[in-house]
Amino acid sequence: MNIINKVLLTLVLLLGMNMNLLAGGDPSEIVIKTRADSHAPISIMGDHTHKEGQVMFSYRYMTMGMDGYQSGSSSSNYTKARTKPLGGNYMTVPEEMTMNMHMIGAMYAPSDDITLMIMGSYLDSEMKVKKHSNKKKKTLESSGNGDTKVSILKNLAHNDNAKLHASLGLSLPTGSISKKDIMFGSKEETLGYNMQLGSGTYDALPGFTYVYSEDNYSYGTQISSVLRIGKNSKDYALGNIYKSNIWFAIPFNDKQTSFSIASQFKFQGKIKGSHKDIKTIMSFAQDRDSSGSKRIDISIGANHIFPNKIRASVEYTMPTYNDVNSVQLDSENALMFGLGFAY
Ligand SMILES: [Cu+2]
Repeated sequence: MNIINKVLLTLVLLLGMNMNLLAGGDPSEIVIKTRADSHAPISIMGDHTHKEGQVMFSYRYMTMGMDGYQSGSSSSNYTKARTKPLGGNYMTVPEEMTMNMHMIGAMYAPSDDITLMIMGSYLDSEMKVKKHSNKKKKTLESSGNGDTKVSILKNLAHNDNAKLHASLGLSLPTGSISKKDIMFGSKEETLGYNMQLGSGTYDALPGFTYVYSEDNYSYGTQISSVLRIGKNSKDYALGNIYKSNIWFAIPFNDKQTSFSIASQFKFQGKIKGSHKDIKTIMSFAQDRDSSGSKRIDISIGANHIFPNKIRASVEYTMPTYNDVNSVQLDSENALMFGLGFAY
C-alpha cells in the first residue's frame, strides 16, 4: 500500500469512527469542550501544556521512506552515490530505506505553570543495499527501543488569545548504537548511522512555543534544538539539530475537528567523530561525510476530538527543499498518526 492510500484509508477510518460516536452520543451531557486545534499538528512535540492535575497519554506512529539520491540541493544518481567524496568507490550502494516509529508518551501537570513529559519510542528500519560488483541485493534490518525523552514545560506568559511556554528536555541514550546485520560477507557488521536506533549521547532539548488563537483560527510557532552532550561510547556524536516550525489551523464541527497546514525548517549538522566499530566504510550510509542537511518540509494535518475525549490526529509531510552534505538517500513523503487521551 503506498503512502497516499494509507492517508486516505486513515481519513476514511477517522470519519467512520466519528459518525458512529456521534450517533451514540448523549446530547444532554454537559461537557467542557477543548478545541481540536488546541494541540499543534501531531508531528510537533511539546506544543501544549496542561492544567494542574491533568494527565495525558499518547501514542504516535510515523512511517517515512527514502528512495533515490540527493547530492547538495539537487537530485543525484547511482554513479555519484557510489563515489567517495575524496575519490574511489564504495563497494555497496544503499537504494532505499523505510523507517517506522512508535512513540508512547505521558504528560502530567503538577501545577498550571509546569507540565512534565516523558516519551519512549520503538523503531523498525529497513535498508535495501546493492553490492556493485555482482549486483546482489540485500535488505538490512534493525529494530528495538529508541531514545527516551524527559522534558519540563513551563508557561511564561498568556492572555485570552496568546500563550508562550518554554521547554527543556533531556534525551536519554536508551536506543542501541551497536546494531549489526549480515551485509555481503559471512559475519555481522555494524550498520550505518541512520540504521542505529539512538544517538548514544545525552541530548539537551531546549525549545520555545508560542500559540495564538482566535475564535475561527489559530496559529503557532516553535523553535527547538537537539544539542548533543559530548560523544557516545562508540566515539561519535550525531549533528546538533535546530528546527523551527510554524502552523496555521482552522477549527470546525463545533471546534472538535481542525485542519492544519504547517512548515518545518530543520538544520542538522554533520556527525562528529566516527563509529569505532565501522572499520571499512562499505557505503555512504556508514560515512560521516554523508550526514547533515538543511531541509524544509510542508505538511497538512487534521486533529479531531471524539465525544469520548479521545483525540486522533494525522499529518502528511512532504519534503519541499533538501540540501544535504555529500550524497544521501532522498526523503519521500512521511505520514504520522496519533491518539491521545487526557483526564
Ligand atoms: Cu498533552
